[in-house]
Amino acid sequence: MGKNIVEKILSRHIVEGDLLKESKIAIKIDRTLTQDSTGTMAYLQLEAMGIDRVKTKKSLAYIDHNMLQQGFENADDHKFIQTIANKYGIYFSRPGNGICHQVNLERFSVPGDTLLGSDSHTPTAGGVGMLAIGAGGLDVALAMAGEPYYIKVPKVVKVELKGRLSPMISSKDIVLELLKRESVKGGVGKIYEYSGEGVKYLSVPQRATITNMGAELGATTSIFPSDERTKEFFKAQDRLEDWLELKADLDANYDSVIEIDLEKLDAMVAAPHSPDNVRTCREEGRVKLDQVAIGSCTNSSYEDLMKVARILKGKKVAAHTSLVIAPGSRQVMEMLAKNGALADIISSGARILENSCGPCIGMGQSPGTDAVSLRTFNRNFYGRSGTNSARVYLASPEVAAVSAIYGYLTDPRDADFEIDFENISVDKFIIDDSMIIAPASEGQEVEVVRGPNIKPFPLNTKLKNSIFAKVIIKTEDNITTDHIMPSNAKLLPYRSNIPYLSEFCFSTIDQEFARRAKDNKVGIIVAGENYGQGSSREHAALAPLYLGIRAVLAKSFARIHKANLINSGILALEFENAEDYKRIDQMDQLELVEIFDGLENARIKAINRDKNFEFYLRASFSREEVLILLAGGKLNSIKQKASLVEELCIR
Ligand code: MIC
Ligand code: SF4
Repeated sequence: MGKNIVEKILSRHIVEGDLLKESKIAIKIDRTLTQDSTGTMAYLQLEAMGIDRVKTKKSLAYIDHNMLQQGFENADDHKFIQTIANKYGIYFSRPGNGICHQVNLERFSVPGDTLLGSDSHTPTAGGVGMLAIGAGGLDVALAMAGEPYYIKVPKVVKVELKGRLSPMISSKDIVLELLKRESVKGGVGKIYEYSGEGVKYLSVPQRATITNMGAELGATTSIFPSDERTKEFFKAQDRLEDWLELKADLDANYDSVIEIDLEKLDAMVAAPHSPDNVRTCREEGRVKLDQVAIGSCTNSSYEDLMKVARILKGKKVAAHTSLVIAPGSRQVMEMLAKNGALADIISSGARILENSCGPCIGMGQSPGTDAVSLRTFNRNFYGRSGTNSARVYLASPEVAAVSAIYGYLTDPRDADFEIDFENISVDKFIIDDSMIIAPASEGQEVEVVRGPNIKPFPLNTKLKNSIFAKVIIKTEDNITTDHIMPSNAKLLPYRSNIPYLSEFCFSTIDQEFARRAKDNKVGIIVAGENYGQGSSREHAALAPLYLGIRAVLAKSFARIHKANLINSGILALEFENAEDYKRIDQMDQLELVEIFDGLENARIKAINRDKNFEFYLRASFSREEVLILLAGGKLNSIKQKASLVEELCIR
């Protein structure tokens, strides 16, 4: 029987287990990427493993998130990452070179290879046919150390793209349509594989916008075939030697099929505060905009910004609207500067930001009180912009640029001026990799520079057979890692300082969480569906761990966060009967009993001591995960191999 693309790549990389649905397999990771806000922790963990050099084909350390440098902290972290990368054989992408996913797509993506990145939008590289997965920093550190990556064999969903996009409708609208249909938890345990005649009309950057936002569906990853369009992209990037053709066999099988008729798509918008709260721009109506922000790893390619420049050329941004633009990479910025498009953008009144994540992660440009911001980004979670009362919408660059001119949300097809996108594509990008620094050669002595902001990370203790603790917080469905461990300009500089960061755990929704947790010493979190969606930040597990959280009981979990909890030795358990969730209140005293037997039987008994009832929790873990939990986390479980762990950790 024929194979789909996912099966082809997985079967070439499988090192343990069988490619059977739902079973756990280990795959070989060819390449890794880290970015600075998850990277400091990942490199501390790599150091704790006591290896000499990374074992991957190529590993990259990017600096793109923490770019404001309001104090010494960010600069120190950059130096730490640069020196540790140098020591372990990792290529270093200097601050200013661009957003990890954009630079990776341009310069380092390879069809058919596997990539593990400590960022949830690593699947962006699926746009060229790479099997690219986001994970917590520890899993990426392990991959750098040559360990395989464990995943449950995902369901493969074929997304059949029919026809061709109408003018002014973009690939962002395709993925917003999918989010509307599937929701932010619709992709959990799945990989979306794109096919159909519509694929050939989409350029690589357009495809990458779609695979990037597959993260918002909760998917393990998303992937496109590698075809003639991909080849053109590699040729223009002067990397033809990295290209290979990759397509599904004609008789390939899929777990399910979704059809999207591109001709019928409208210009879409995701309304506050969730990427799946999708409507058409016309349905949403005339929303007045205080801010428009263009950029992020979703929509900051050369092609995206050329379209923006063409729309803005000869126009002015509305007087009540602030337009900010962050190109995705130095390559993009340089191309725009050389061909004059940057001048068109500047002359419209747009504010130019550096090539980084910037406002997407609340690093500057936070909107004013109650302000409305329209962004080409991928996430509009509550509070993520840095302003809790702000209302953030997500849309395509076309919608954003036209709307910035009017100052109101506008379907670009309703613009009363001509828009010309002729001759935007290029057959040669400017190639200059001088901001990628190659590591020192093997054996060379390298000193790792560690600033005072870099603190040891918390390590759990061995699992006990029972947990007796209060429910420190009870949350709703779809709680994001931005709720659990917020990130903004004030907090991001402390990603290597868990004791400080933990003071702000859950602070956007509950200012008292950290104090309550500390007062109680041990605690439990009770949550609804899709707990921990969004970012791959391990800090959303490490900060609760530091505050004494030993178990999270949820209706369901997001994939990366569940793995991060297990890696930290925190029990991630699911309600067997979702109704039990309703019967528990914050500060109820719970007891998890006979945990060791429960882990063996995949079912743990709990007792609510305040309300006097018993309930059961699903303990759905692989054998490997059970061992990790028993040891008190993944680093403990590999401690025998890593003599340094003791010194680097606080208990
Ligand atoms: C995000 O988009 O939420 C981030 C910031 O890039 C995160 C990583 C982080 O929290 O540092 C992600 O997507 O994994
Ligand atoms: Fe950066 Fe935003 Fe992309 Fe995350 S989603 S990597 S913060 S640009």
